[in-house]
Amino acid sequence: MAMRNGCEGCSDIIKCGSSKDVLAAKPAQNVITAYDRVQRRGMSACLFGSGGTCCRNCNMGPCQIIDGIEDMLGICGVSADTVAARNFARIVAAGSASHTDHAREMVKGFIETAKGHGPHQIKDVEKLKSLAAVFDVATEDREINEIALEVGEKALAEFGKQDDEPLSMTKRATAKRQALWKKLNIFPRGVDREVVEMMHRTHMGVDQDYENIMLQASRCALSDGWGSSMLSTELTDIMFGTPVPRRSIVDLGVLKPDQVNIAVHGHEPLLAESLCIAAQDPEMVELAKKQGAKGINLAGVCCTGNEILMRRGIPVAAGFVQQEIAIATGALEAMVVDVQCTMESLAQVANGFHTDIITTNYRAKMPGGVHIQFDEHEALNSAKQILTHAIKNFKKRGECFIPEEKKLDVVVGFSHETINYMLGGRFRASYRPLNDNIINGRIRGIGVMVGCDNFRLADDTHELIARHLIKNNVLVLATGCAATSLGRAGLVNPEAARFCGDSLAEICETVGMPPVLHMGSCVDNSRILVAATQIVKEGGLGEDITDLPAIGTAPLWMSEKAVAIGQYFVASGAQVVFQDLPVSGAKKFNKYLLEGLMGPLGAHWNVESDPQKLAELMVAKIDAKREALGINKKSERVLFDMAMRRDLTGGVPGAGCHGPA
Ligand code: NFS
Repeated sequence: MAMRNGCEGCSDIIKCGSSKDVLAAKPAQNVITAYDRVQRRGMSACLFGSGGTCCRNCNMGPCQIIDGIEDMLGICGVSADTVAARNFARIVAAGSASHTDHAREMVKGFIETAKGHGPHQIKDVEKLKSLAAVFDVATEDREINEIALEVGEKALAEFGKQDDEPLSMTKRATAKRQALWKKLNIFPRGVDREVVEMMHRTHMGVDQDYENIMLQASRCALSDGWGSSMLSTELTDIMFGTPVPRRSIVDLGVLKPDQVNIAVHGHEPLLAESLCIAAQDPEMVELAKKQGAKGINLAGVCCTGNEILMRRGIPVAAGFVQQEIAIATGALEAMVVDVQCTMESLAQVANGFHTDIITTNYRAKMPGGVHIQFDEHEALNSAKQILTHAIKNFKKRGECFIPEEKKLDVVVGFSHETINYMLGGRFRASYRPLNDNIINGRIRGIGVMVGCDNFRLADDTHELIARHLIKNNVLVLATGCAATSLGRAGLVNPEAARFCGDSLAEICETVGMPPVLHMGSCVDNSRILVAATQIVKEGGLGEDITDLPAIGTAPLWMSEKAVAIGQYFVASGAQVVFQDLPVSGAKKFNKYLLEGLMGPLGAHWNVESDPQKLAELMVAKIDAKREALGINKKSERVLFDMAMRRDLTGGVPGAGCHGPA
């Protein structure tokens, strides 16, 4: 199929077959997408913006700073390093704030659920009790909802803690990491406080020492990772169920020609879960049938998609870069959005179709969108109102094109508990077999692929990196739109074991797991902090996350949230490599992020723009950690005998992927 005229130049960055097919089809001929804007704008980034040296923090400027040129300091004398550090720290603060505001909504929804209001229940009682222990909430002889209410109230208090008491969940970190945070005075305190302090310290005339600014950036990011994001993941799991492995499908082919297609886009799963419940209501299904549809098909976009994919197996239609293209199929009756990562162009694209963009949150409205406020106190009624609006659009559907053959099977649902159970076996959940396989080299290390996709590099970048990793026996953990992209590439699937090196292939085949484990949405990166800490505590791989043969990447990062995640990984001791960072215009600060942070934190940022080199760097960094641990022997191909299979599956070969009994 030929690419339509408007996007001929995009063929370098659109590799994905479903995107190409939709853009080439008739319904999309008048659609303008971000790909077109990339071509038209030429993507010539502003030198000062991309280098991080444009200062807009007061009204003497804006000042464009050129490093090393005395006349090009800011009016106040500010250096390129201070400006780049302040800008970088503000990115971390904005990213943390986004996770925090999301988490607060989840905590409030959790409290409502604990009070017995709304359609949700406490689904994972075991996880509730383990979180209760973290918050010193008594569980004996108490009703589940009573425990949940106290946990919820203590969780809510984490946001506004005003004293220097650390966030409760930081006690899960390794002893060594906690001691380091204490020594550096960066133990995260109240989550809101850390963001506010970051914004204050980067105001004109406050903190002018980039090393000191980065201490607070670390503290702020830690309050996200070990505070907001972790709270959100934990409470969401308790309410909606901790994910277990399940099959589903991804890509634009999940849309259905004969059903009402409703895309659920955004981040906070309270809305998405309510829509899932409402979509099963016979009254709603009947309404859809009255309009001539065979049923209601919900399809996820971005991280809301990942949330309902992980817990319910609802298909994911698109990641970030495909959100406009999902509308350009002409097959969506509505795209329901809440907060974050929804492009303003959605309503512009929808304008040419019968599709409505339904905004649902007072914090996020959009010109051209239809606003139906989601009321968490009346969750089911709100959800039905939204669905009713969408269903009534079905009759208005015009010409559409769904690339029906473009849908890939995925096996998802790898929470930290599942990995623990799956590799530890049915009778002794533990990370021991995983640690042993890392120590004996069958698993060379762990590559964490997270974050967004964007329009700078080709949309097969994640695939290219992941293929290199798994071929080199590196197990990949993935979240966010990176995980969606890898799903589209067919790698989130046990059959992808054939692309792995011999020893990883054998483990995947024995356990029945994909070489890329989908761990959820971006807030679920907190699962990776917990898993990494558990691996350390299991023994044999050092005393802290910094010792592990593991490295994280968000190669196509787009959102400020990705930088906050990167910084909390680094401040937790994990190595991180991004495709670029907006600090290159400040020599000393750039060097500090790429090397200097190693001193205080034992980890630092890396930057590599070429995807192949980035993948090679990840393997090299993993090998360096193996060397330091004294385990960098070449792994031999070992054929698994029955005893080894039993070790991995708790006595049931091939049973690993069926989830806890
Ligand atoms: Ni993460 Fe998820 Fe996607 Fe990036 Fe946006 S949806 S929270 S920020 S673009 S991965």
